[in-house]
Amino acid sequence: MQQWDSLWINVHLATMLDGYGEIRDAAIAVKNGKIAWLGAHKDLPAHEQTVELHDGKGCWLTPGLIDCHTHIVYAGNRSDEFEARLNGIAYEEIARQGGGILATVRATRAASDDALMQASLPRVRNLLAEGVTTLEIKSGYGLDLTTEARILRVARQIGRDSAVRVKTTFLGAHALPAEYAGRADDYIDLVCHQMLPALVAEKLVDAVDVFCEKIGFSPAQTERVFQAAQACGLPVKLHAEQLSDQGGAALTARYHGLSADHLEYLSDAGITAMAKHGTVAVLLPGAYYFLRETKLPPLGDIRAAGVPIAIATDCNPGTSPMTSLLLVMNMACTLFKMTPLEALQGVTCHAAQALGLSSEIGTLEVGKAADFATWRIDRPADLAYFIGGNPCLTTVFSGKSRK
Ligand code: DI6
Ligand code: FE
Repeated sequence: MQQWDSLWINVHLATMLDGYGEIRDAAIAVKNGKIAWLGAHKDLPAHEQTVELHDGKGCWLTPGLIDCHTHIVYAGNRSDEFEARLNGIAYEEIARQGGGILATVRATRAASDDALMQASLPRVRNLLAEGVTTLEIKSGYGLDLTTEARILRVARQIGRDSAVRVKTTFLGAHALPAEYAGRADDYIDLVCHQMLPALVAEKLVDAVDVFCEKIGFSPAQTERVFQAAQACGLPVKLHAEQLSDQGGAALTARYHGLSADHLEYLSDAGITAMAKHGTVAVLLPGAYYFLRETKLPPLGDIRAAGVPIAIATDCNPGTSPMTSLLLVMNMACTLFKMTPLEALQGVTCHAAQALGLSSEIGTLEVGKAADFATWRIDRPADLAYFIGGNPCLTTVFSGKSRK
């Protein structure tokens, strides 16, 4: 007979295996931070003992939510640009005038490590309050080695200090810094041959990303960064087809990339390549909504090709200043016409796949991390249905209940 660390009874499970994978009137046990048993309460093994017993009183229990695309570590605020755009200046034009990403780069370079942490923690806490147990955090507001390293160190520290799993992504190729104006290829040299090796040596990088766009980097420059990532044994992902079709998704798939993200302008060739190589489509309805974009990602074609779809906040000060993954689920349904099941898959099993973590998290299965959240809802679709209000009751990260 083994002794469990904790046992949750009187819960309804959404295992996210084969759809919602509902198990009603269920129980789930935890041992050493992993799921040790789950199933119908009536099948609970007799004589098992547990240190902690939790009565869910009929609540729902899902895998912990996963926000697989954030730029959450940055300083400053861009509400001034929000106001400018509402007065008719386009996002791309603001970027060309040295605003946009470079405005946040200036603020982030000027901020101390502590100021960066203090600016980021409230955003992280908002996500954690809604049952998030895994967070991807990109760099990309430093654009020099010192600041890119500081951002990634703060991201690692957030993972150590807060009850959340953090995966970091190096996005040095996010924008061209002012000191490299007109010299994009030289900057890509710096990214590939100076920044990336130094950050890898400090074990700060779990994946590599690029902003492949007319106002970002070309497919050729993107491929050079991908080759540098491959040389370091790191997986890649890409900000792809957000404002135009650059062929970025197909390029990412050719490098067996974990995900291609945004995808409003994704082509059939990109979809075919992603389906062939198992690259996840990460849709970001917050940026679509905030930029008042009108071109929808080709959801029907992505779905028909069997490409897994994840969704995320894209939390960033310029195009998606949001810290609610539940609101993203509602937007994914309301704006992109995803189903509530697809939205929940998008922040659980498919989001785990977009981070290369499918063996550890994203579904409720014996042996996976005991990362889960309990909810005051009537059915799983409620999570995408409600706008505002937070039905999250408790969050468990690696078996420990978050206070
Ligand atoms: N695409 C985006 O929407 C964000 N980055 C990117 O590559 C915008 C980042 C910003 O405007 O600060
Ligand atoms: Fe982004």
